Amino acid sequence: MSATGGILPTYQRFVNTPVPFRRSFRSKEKFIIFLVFATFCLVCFGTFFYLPEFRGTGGRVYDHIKRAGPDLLIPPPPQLEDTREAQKFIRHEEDAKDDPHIIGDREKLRAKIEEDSDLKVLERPDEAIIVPRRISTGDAPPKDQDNLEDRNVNQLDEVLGPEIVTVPPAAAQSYPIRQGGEDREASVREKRDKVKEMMKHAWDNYVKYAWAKNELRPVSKRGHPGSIFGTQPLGASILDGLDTLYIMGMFDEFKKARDWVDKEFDVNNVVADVSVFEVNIRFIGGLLTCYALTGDVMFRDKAQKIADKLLPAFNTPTGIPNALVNFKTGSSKNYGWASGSSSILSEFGTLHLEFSYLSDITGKTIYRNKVDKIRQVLNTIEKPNGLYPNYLNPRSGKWGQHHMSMGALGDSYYEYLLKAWLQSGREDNEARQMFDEAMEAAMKHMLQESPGGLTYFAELKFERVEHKMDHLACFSGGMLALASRTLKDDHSTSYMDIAKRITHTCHESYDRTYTKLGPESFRFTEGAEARALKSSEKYYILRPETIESYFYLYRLTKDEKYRDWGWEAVKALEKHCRVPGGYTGIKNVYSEDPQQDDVQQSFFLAETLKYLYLLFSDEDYFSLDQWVYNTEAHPLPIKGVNPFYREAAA
Ligand code: DMJ
Repeated sequence: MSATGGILPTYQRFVNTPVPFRRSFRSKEKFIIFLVFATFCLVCFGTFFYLPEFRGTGGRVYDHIKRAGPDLLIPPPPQLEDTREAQKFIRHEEDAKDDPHIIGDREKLRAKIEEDSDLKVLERPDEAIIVPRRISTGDAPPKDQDNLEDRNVNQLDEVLGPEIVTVPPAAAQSYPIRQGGEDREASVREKRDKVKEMMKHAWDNYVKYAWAKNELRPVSKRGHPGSIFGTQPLGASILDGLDTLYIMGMFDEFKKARDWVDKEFDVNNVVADVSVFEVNIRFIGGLLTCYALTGDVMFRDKAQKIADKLLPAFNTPTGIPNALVNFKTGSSKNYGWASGSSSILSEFGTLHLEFSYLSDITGKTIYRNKVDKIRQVLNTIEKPNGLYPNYLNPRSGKWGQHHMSMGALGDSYYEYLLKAWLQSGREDNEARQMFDEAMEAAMKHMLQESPGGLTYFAELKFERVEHKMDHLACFSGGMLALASRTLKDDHSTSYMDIAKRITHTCHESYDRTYTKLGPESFRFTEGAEARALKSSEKYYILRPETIESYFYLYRLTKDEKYRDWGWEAVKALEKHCRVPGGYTGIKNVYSEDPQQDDVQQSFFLAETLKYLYLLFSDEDYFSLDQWVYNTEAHPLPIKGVNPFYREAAA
């Protein structure tokens, strides 16, 4: 039978048939050519705008469009008189187009995951009263809006020393105000004053140039949307910075911020998709601390309203929440790039402190029930080698890729196991047990020592060890020191030993740079130790974790070197990050004249400056015996110990 005879598929029928040359096409052929051409154009257009490779490098048009929404109506930046500043600004504007960290932490993580997994993704005096330092038991403190004078100090069974709480004049008449915390040494007091001045500089500029926006762009002096908070200006720096203002005694500023939250912040106006994790640790965490400190029910009620908006994210088959929730519609989803739309360990595992406390102060069990469910899933699921992978599918209840990290995507889950036990007044033994088991596995499989004698937590990609540690993982020094000093058992000695060694390594990562600020990630190879190798790892975005560990290690060991290291960081921040309009991150910690990223992160106000201030405060100021700091450094009272717990009457 001939090839043109009709049995072969249609396309083959013409293979051997000579087609006579024609000068023009038939209209049907023209239509097909047009369709092919149109499809080709569509694919090129889609590729240019949506493929991640174009975002990181050549996607200038994409970046302009991506930032155009919130920035479109913002006036052009002011004329810069200082030539050096002007040069830096111009350079910044050019580099911003290609800069990965202007797009925010979560998107940076996304970029990191793509790279790591080789996956390409489509998609704060009048009258002083004494508050006990430490009480072993206590009646429930007076309820909302109570005055601390009402408190029965005879409840004490052990008083370690007075902490002065004063009622301020006009600005916030009903608020108890914490004061004191000054060190005996004048030089230390001066350092603390310096940190307070830094906070004032950061805050005043935020107020001046970016009030009610999420964050400040300190170089171009305007608001920064901060994509992790969705597309709307939600005043993230106000919510995150409030308790730092209080703790530093900046009461006028505190009052202004408090009134903004009261009058302007309304969850019903939020229409965007927001990160459940970020909103919880920064917004709810900050508001809960302010409620504990002041007893002002406005803070409690706002926190509750926000939490209610997060609840739909928990409506998954397993109760493991999705990462993003839309406040208006209640729809929720995960990031497409997270191992097959999985939920992220450090995100769904970092809700316990806030949700438990919210249940206790509102008397509503729903919030605790949600995080208890997460706990139950994580306690019962089989863990590879006792380790927790970074991803868990909320639908199947199965782990995603077996990537484990003490840094990005894992970090604060481990922190919250320890702190949930502490927050409960050491009643939540399940949490402590899970913490100890997790640390045992991490110390066995992830803890490494470099040839040069530096201890670090490596990352795991299935069976492969990647000899790299994130700046984020530097919190673990403080965490292990806290674990060591809160329970005397077989682990205590090794925990403290590792805590010191990890904190030393993190300090080395700072000390081995020109700027004396630490890179985003650092590696351990034959040629280099505690140094970033890739340009995408060399930036510093005002992160707190290393300073956080200095704070814990100083409080728990009293070794002066941690204060010295903290002061080094202050000097470096002042030299390389302070600009007339606030504090900026830098793009290369190894450069003599680093470019600026023009973002003053909200966690710089909430964490970095707060930990520095507390590092140079007396150890009883916001004592670790009475307060447990959430992962965004918002101190929450310890149940049964701290009279500021304010548990609702049963
Ligand atoms: C903060 O938002 C929190 O500490 C979080 O747990 C991870 N890191 C950032 C600051 O680096």
